[in-house]
Amino acid sequence: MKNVNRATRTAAAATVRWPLAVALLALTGAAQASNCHLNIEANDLMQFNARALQIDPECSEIQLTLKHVGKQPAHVLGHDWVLARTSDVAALANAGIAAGLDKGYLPAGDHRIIAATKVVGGGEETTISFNAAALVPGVDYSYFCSYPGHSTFMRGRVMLADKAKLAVNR
Ligand SMILES: [Cu+2]
Repeated sequence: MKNVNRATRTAAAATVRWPLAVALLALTGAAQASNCHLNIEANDLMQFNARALQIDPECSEIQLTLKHVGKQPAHVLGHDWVLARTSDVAALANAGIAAGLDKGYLPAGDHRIIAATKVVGGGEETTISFNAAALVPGVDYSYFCSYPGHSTFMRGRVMLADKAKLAVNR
C-alpha cells in the first residue's frame, strides 16, 4: 500500500513540472496529423508564442517556420530561432552578441548550433529544415533567440515526443 502511494505522488509531481508542455502536446497532437512541420511566432514584446516544442522522432526532417508578428525591423528588435543543447545556450548567446547582426548574432560554423534561422524583422517569416536524427533521446534541448538580451525571455524546451503518447493522441 505504501509503495503504491509513493509511486502515485511521484507521477503527480512529474506532471506538475511541465504543465505547459503537456498542454502543448495535447493541442498539437489534436490539431496536426504530423509534427514534422513546426510553427512558432515571435513578437515586439520579446516573446515566443510557445514555451515548448514537441518533435516527432519518426520525422526524418523537421521544418520550422519562424514568423515575426511584430512591427520592429530586424536591426531594432529582430528575432531568430536557434536549437542547441540546453547546457550550451548561455555560451552560444554570449558568443552571438560578439558575432553581431551581420552574422545573425551567432558564431559562424559553431558545432553547438544544431539548427538556426536567420534574424527576421516585423512582418517577416523564415523556414529552415534540419535532420531529426541530430537529436539524441535523453539529452536536454532548448531553443532561444540569439538577438542580444533576448535569450533570457525568449527560450523554450524542445522535446522528442514519446512515440506511444503520440499514437494515442492521433
Ligand atoms: Cu529575439
